[in-house]
Amino acid sequence: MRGRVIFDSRGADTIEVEVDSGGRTGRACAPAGASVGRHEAAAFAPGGPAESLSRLLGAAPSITGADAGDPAAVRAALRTADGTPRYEVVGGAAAFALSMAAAESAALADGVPLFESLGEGPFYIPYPLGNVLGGGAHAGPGAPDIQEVLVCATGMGDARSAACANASVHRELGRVLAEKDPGFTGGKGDEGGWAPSLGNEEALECAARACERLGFTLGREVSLGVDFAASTQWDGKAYDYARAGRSHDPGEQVEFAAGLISRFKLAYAEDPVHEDDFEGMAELTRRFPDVMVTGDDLTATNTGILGRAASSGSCNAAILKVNQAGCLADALEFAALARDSGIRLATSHRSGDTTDPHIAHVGIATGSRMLKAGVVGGERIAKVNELLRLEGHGLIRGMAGA
Ligand code: 2PG
Ligand code: MG
Repeated sequence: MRGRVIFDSRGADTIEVEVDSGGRTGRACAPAGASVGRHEAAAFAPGGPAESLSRLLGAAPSITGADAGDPAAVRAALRTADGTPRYEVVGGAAAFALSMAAAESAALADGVPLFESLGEGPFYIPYPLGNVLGGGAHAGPGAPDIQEVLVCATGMGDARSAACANASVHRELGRVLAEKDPGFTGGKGDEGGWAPSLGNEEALECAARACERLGFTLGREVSLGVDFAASTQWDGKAYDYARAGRSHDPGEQVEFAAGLISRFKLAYAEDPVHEDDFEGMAELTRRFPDVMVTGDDLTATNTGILGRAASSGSCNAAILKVNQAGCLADALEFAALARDSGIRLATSHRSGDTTDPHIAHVGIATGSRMLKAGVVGGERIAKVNELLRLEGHGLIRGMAGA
């Protein structure tokens, strides 16, 4: 194994690892979040990416020799160097890059696509879910408090039509925003969604208008979603919607989310309340059984927390981010529990990401309903394009069902 410090889409340092096995080289680099859950794996070692990398490479003698094609064996080898539950010694980025590069090298050596080596099938293409308008921790002051207005074309029958619909909504929304505000600069947030100076409801109204102008009926061909990332607003007592000039107590936050879900026929609502409010999540899950009420910071790709969320009915869907868990093996265990618990998955990018396409394979391998990967921008399109490349593959049966 080898590694280096390179850049992510924000120009911040991240780690890239290469693993050789069976004469082939796998390579992967780690993404990084801006709205990071408290229960996630540590991003890096305390000294940052360079220290993470040197600790990982320092542990090479106990890691090399492990079976690269067995994610659990790779994790066991890494665990000899880092036994902490949150990968605080080497950092989740190192765990991510090592385990993904190892899996890729083994898949290349076996001559099979990565998704096939990670899952048992049957395999389907997840629907691309992408950010068309950003706020919160992903955009500057003036943008909405809610982090992401998302679009997903679950009414389309193939990946290309679904990705095309997402791109057309993004483009049309740009026109709607420019008409509404002649001073709109065309600025974008971290994930390529527009970052206008608008309130939360106005942002959703503009997104809905863009869909309607394209002839889409919300909830039919195309649906909107929201990542509230509500932990970003939560100060321990109340939700501070500073940009909207108001604050919500926990009950008001549930009603705020419920109001947006109903009014905009949202198909997807991520982290509508803060990461420790299992009750608020359970209430929304009960009230909106047909909406993907999704845990991200809530479940943190952590199997133990997902077990708790499943038994309290706190979500019917969960985000899967490999670097939130640490190793690929951790993420695959999370996916297995989600499947056994009837919780749908959305495999996801991070707001700081790279042109690596691997999560497209993870989404297929884990039977994810959606792949949350953004709509525009090189590091986002890299994942969407990988879905399009894989779409015709003989092992893939079509689009992921509800
Ligand atoms: C999220 C993600 C990705 P970040 O909250 O879902 O959209 O953002 O990577 O900043 O945690
Ligand atoms: Mg989120």
